[in-house]
Amino acid sequence: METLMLYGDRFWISPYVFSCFVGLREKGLPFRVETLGLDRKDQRTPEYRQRSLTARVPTLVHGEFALSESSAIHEYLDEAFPPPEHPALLPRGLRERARARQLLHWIRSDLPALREERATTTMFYQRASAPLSRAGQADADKLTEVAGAVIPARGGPLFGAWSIADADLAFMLHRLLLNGHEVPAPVRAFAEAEWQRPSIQEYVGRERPPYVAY
Ligand SMILES: N[C@@H](CCC(=O)N[C@@H](CS)C(=O)NCC(=O)O)C(=O)O
Repeated sequence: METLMLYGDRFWISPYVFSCFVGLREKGLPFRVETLGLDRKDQRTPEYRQRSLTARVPTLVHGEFALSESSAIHEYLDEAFPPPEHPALLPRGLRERARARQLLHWIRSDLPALREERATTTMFYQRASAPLSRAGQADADKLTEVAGAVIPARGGPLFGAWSIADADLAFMLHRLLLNGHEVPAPVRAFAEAEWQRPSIQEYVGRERPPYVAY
């Protein structure tokens, strides 16, 4: 098998790297991680720019092929290492897969105030001290409302079997949970259960260097 390598960030705070790291672990594939110092602008070196095209992390390298954009990486992994030989990252049913993509794209494109005010540094380094702004609270309310609508009443994963949308939704919800915000009980239960997955705990429990703002 061609080797797999994931470029990540040295502080282990990127939600997109998180998603690809968890995806690779869930696939059960051997891979290594190479970290870049975004604070040192390592992502702007000509070599990395050429490999990633976008000068952002994550980038997956599979043999000679390099691919950035976390959602594209999920799709590539599911096609290069398909079920049933390998666990799936996206649901197998057409509509469930469409719904999972909807959530993944929404998590990446909406809730800007929440992402800013409860940045991932507040999850892994210093908790937030300022209350949410009105826009931040509106985003938090929208997140818990959407999560409440898609989380199954009986508990368990969103689409019957685990998918990468479970991990990404739980990550987003932990911006609130780790910063001590009230979250409706079923949403909290979903996010906390998901957080215990070994793949997620491995990412969360990484040793991190002292944070340097950038
Ligand atoms: N849409 C991209 C977002 C990737 C992204 O924004 N990565 C950030 C780290 S969280 C980055 O590389 N920032 C460095 C830069 O923009 O110079 C994805 O889903 O992978």
